[in-house]
Amino acid sequence: MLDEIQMTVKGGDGGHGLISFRREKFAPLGGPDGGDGGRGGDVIVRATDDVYALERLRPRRRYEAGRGGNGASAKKHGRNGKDLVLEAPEGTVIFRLEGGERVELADLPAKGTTAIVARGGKGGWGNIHFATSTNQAPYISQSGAEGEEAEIVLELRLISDVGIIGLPNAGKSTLLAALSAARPKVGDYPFTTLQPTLGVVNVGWQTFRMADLPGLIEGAAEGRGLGHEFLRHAMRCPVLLHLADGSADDPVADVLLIREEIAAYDPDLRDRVAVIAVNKVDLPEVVARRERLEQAFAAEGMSARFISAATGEGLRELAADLFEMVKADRERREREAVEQAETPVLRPQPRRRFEVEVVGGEYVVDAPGIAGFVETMDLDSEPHRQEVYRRLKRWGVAKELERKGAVPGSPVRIGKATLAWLE
Ligand SMILES: Nc1nc2c(ncn2[C@@H]2O[C@H](COP(=O)(O)OP(=O)(O)OP(=O)(O)O)[C@@H](O)[C@H]2O)c(=O)[nH]1
Ligand SMILES: [Mg+2]
Repeated sequence: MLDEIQMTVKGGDGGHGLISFRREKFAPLGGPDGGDGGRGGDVIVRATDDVYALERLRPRRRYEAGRGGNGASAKKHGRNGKDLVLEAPEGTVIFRLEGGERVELADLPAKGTTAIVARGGKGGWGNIHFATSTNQAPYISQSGAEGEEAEIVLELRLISDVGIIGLPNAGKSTLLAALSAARPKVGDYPFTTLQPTLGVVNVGWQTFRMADLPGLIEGAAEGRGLGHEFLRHAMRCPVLLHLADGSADDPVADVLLIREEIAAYDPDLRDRVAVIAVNKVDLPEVVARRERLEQAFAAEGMSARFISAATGEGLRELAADLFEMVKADRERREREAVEQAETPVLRPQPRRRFEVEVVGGEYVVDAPGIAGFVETMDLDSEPHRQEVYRRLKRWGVAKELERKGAVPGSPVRIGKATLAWLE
């Protein structure tokens, strides 16, 4: 089962603004009417209750949202690019890779929650925006801004509502098969299950998901057996069902051992909601020691129920009780989800704030808001250049450049754009 996937996401590029002039029969020199480009679509990750959703995404692929349409004449706005919605199982955590480091961006605690992982670029302005009292026929428009691109990792934190844990041969797979339509492999030898299997358990008309996890042995926290693999999965189930083999030498010791192993791996797991069930109560030897076992569990401060995955004894009650715990946990997560209904991933950029630094004779203007504008202007075109200078003056950048010693012709770098300071 896939529980992590890396991919590239890119917001759609914004559409270009248009240079166009109104053309009417009796007004040969009509005003500017070039419309704006549409904005590029966002890449959004949305949580679903389908735990296998990651399997449908392709690792290392580049997922790109729709491009914005170009502006048209008669002030027509280009259409906005289509958002691209990727589905991931609820309980997915999203990371962004920045220089090899994973930076957590958002998590999707419950079905329906979304996060924007790459924003589309803004559409460029058409020439209608560049008319001024002194320039009523502007040959200026903006190209669309590039969509944001990022390398992200989706990691599944929650694989199931309930995870069945226990030593090999406890009957975990048999139990899952008895409660759901899943058909995990059952075998009379340890480590039959190597991968978690998921099943859906019906309780009345409601359901919860249950995972049959690989068997755990002593030393798992140090990586023995399927060690970490197993524990990583256990961590991702809000409710744990400890299953012990009633016919084993010491079922109480078995449960204690598992508790210690999971707590050694992650102390949080010690307090995870857990139910203890002793399996194979259909066997006469288990029936014979039932009372003694009950007392032994009680002496450890635990309460165990007795079930038979083989005959179905006690399974309905077990499913009903597990469901109550799952429901309580779901309600808690939904409450939390409401508090963060949509997690915008990119903080709004502070506009018009800037710093000027002189680096190797070049004047570097550090100003994300301003760079975004300059990068969309065609600097080989004189009217565009003039417009950029005009705005840099208005925003106070010109003054700062001059204060730092820029003279006509000095190279100025703003974002990805370079220009020579005003002659
Ligand atoms: N008598 C009896 N035998 C059972 C019961 N449940 C499981 N078994 C048997 O116990 C053995 C192990 O069962 P599995 O369900 O494969 O056990 P598991 O816990 O999934 O084992 P691993 O995947 O190896 O960790 C099989 O031979 C089952 O038929 C039960 O309730 N009663
Ligand atoms: Mg198994």
